[in-house]
Amino acid sequence: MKKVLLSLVLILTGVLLIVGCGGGDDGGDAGGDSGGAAAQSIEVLMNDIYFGEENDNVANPPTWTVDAGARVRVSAENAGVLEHNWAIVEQGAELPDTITDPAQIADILIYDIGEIAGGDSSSGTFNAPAAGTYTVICTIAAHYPSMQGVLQVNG
Ligand SMILES: [Cu+2]
Repeated sequence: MKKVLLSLVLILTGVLLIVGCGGGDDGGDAGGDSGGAAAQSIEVLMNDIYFGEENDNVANPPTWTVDAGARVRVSAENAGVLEHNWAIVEQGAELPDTITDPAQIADILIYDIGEIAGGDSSSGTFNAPAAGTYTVICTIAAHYPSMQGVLQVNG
């Protein structure tokens, strides 16, 4: 009889734990929702010297699309041998014809993932800016304009 009681207690404890965990997860989701838009993720492929699969970024810039205000995770893979960066430029900012020193455009960047060595991968997160179309560049000297893309932020 004692064994039966003990089993019942164990089963009840298990049920309570499962219910408790479920409630905790719901609470976490609700907290995330109240904090703004759901998290989003984008992937970036880097090559020498362009983003994406084709070396025609000037004519056909790769486009990444996110929602305004979303917390965005960006994962970048550098398939080239050169260093590359992925940087979002402020709207209306003037870019030089070519970049000779990353310091010259540091003030007009909203976010950059940081320089990634050839063959390496990296990731980072940023809060998507206001709705609009943003130019994305590689900040390594002389990689822009051949290495560029577009961040499309939907309102
Ligand atoms: Cu580059």
